[in-house]
Amino acid sequence: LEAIPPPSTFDVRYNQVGYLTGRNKTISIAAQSSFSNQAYTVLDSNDNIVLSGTTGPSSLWSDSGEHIANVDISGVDAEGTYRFQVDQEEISFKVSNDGYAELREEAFKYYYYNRSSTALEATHAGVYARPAGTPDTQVRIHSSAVSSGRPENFIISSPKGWYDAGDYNKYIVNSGISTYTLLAAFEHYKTEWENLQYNIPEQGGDLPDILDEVLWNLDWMLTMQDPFDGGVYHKLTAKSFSGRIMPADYNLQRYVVQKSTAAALNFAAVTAVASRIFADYESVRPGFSTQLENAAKDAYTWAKANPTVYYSQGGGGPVSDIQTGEYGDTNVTDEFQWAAVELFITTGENTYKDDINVSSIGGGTPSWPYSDPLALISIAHHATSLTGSINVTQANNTLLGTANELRDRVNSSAMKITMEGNDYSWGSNGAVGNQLFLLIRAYELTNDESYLDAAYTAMDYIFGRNGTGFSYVTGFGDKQVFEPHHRISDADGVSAPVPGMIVGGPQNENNPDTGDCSGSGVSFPTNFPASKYVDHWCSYSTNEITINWNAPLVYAMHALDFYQRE
Ligand code: 9MR
Repeated sequence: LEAIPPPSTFDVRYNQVGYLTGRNKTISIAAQSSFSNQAYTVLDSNDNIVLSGTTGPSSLWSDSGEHIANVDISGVDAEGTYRFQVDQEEISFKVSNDGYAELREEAFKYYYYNRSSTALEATHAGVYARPAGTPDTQVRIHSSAVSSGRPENFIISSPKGWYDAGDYNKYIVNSGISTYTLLAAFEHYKTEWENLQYNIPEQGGDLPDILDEVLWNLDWMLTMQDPFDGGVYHKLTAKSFSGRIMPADYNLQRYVVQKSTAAALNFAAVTAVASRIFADYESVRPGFSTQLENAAKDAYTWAKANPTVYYSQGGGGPVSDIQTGEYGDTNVTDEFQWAAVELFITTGENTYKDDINVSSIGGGTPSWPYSDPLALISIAHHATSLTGSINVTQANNTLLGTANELRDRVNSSAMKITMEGNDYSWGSNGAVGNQLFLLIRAYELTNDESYLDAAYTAMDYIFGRNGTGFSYVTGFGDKQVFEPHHRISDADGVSAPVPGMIVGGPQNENNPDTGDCSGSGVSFPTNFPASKYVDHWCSYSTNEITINWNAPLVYAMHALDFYQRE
């Protein structure tokens, strides 16, 4: 009998999808106690030593409680597969010119896999083919949402759209940032996207595939505007979450519920952006760009007349019989700025310009309740046409202030990542994607390569160089997440989850829901913010998937690939 080796002192955290030639490359060694002078070796596939050395002293990473030493393997730059050894540990990693082609495709196809109201055919979906569900052609007006022309229980048709997440509901607020991010990807890298094709039903044709996918959700969003007053329903939902079933087995009555200021403004911003983008594809849908512009204006007008209608399911209010995702937001000054900025960019009309107050637009990382940075991103991209009308310099400085902080973190934190402290809230992996988004935009604004260097280093976090050692995108990595909180993956009878989905990730936000696994006999391995995560169905607070977390992944991985090929 061989002796059982003692538990290893070290855990190697590395980018499991692969490192890129010509870029900085980092492997992190983690241990529970501090260490120094630890020898490591890198071997190529012929067992030749291509790099060896000893670490410096480790640093405490307070977000995980671990001690970390980083090894710079940038010199290992020839394409190939290598082994990294430290003490008794060995991992294998790849270096390639473009190791992300498949990941990019699957991250984008996430949206197709999560379409409502359609069957997925095997030609596009392979083993994830499924019959149609949630047609949403018989949706009721909830008592909270009536208007002069639409009484309670009036039936409307509101098909298409993407499921928000692991659940089957469709929420306007979260559709806002998600759809914007995909549209921004197209607006910022138009030529590249025009040349990309994906295996979706609309592949090829007059519209770039990314716009076909976005259209699937825009068509739904447009149905969420009440034609009688211009207001926008907060969400399309059943009263409660469904069981762990496939879309085709879903039979709960669906409603559109209360119009909210946040929904109207998210809708206005996204339809304004879409209007200027679809203006270039008039032949595909004549009149569509104008339709979008009018929809945006009507929603904005409604929001100005109803500036404080907040959506809340608590307190015995008009939607207290609804239990699904709330997406409540009681500060909409950021959404007002964002919508005004997008409407001004698209229309050039002074009414919108007069509502923009650049000094009130804050920095930081965008998220579903915080859209100021989205306004900054759009201003930066349209700087030339906006200069002279609004204070573009100030807006750009705000954006760069955040990017500088993120770059500093990558360069000087124990783990060489962008994540820190409060970033570990619900959907922390979405925050990583949005941080990459900002670094990439800062590079475009300044041509300063150090932002891009920081982004390439920080992206490792998503693929394993993090507090748990998991690669957080389904289908990718040596230690992949496998049990996401995603009804389709759970119920489809295929053991592997739908690929290309980034899970929410570790978090210690003070949210009452974070005891989500307590009844399942599953517990979090630690309470540290960077490692409080469990790869189990029960953990909707750390292991769900959503449209707003995948969107910055799609954005960042495509942008980083374009620069790699440049
Ligand atoms: O992403 C949302 C997170 O910021 C909130 O803290 C959390 C609780 O309100 O809700 C998250 O959004 C969920 C939504 O409400 C319903 N669909 C799944 C979403 C991701 O967990």
